[in-house]
Amino acid sequence: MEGRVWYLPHMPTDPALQDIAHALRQAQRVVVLTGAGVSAESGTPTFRDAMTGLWASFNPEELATPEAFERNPELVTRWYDQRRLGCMACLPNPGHLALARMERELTARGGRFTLLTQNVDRLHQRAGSQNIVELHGTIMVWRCTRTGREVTPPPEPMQAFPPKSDDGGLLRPSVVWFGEMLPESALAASFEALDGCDLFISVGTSSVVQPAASFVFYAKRSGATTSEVNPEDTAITRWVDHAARGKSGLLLPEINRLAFDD
Ligand code: BJW
Repeated sequence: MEGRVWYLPHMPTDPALQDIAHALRQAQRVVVLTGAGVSAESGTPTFRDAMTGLWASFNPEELATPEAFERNPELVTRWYDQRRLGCMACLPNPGHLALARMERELTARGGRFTLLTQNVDRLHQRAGSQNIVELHGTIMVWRCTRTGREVTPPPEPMQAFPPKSDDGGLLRPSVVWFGEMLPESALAASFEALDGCDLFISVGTSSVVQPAASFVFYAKRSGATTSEVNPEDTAITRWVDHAARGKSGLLLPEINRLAFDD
């Protein structure tokens, strides 16, 4: 109301945030798994949000499968090219930046930090994260379906759909579609990081897509403290030790503050 001064009551910190921060202070090997939610505050839609999700107006099965690409390469490549340009126009948000800081703090004290991301948008790289495993590839790189040769398209709309490589084959985004194997090197790096980690944090993923959805169980088997940061309950909520409810752009900087500044 105009002209009135409002005093906000002091909001007590969510105990789950305190618990995650406490575990982070003690941890030597930290694994963070991210999903589309961590980029939501940068303006990229998530996959499964009924109102704004990327697939609210498309059936995912029609766009993110090798069969869809074979059936309608023009539609699929147009959609991916639009998303590629959309991601390039976005900026990393405070959640991405907080994960980059978490890595710096961990490595400065001789610990190890691994970021496993299902995201294809490269916003973690742009925020400064270093040790990143791209589980589902990246939309920034495309490859020839005939030769496998990879290209990085320039930051402008492609000229023709479906695009062709210099080798004459169709170009497709270097992402992992349903029914395709994740890159072997990404899986090996993930299991190596999960084996022996002492803190696992799942951020902004609904945890319904395998195999990433099962990583929490590998972490648990290693004896790690497990946690999640998400505005909503997910498929793994009942399995984690600590669930902090809220946006990652708000909560991750707060976890860092509690762990490293206090
Ligand atoms: C916020 C927020 C804010 C919002 N802050 N949070 C075993 C059992 C059953 C099925 C399978 C199985 N193994 C394999 C499968 C098949 C399949 C699968 O898992 N299907 C399930 C749907 C059941 N998996 C595969 O096919 C995988 N391949 C494989 O395993 O090969 C071997 C094999 C094949 C077949 C059979 C058996 C074995 C490949 C999966 C590839 C997934 N690819 C996609 C598309 C990538 C390209 C692209 O970008 O277009 O990856 S699908 C899509 O989902 C994308 C995402 O990376 C992935 C995960 O989605 P994510 O990130 O969780 O997003 P959302 O939208 O679901 O959730 C967002 C969350 O954010 C929500 O929780 C919000 O609340 C939250 N949020 N705002 C924090 N501000």
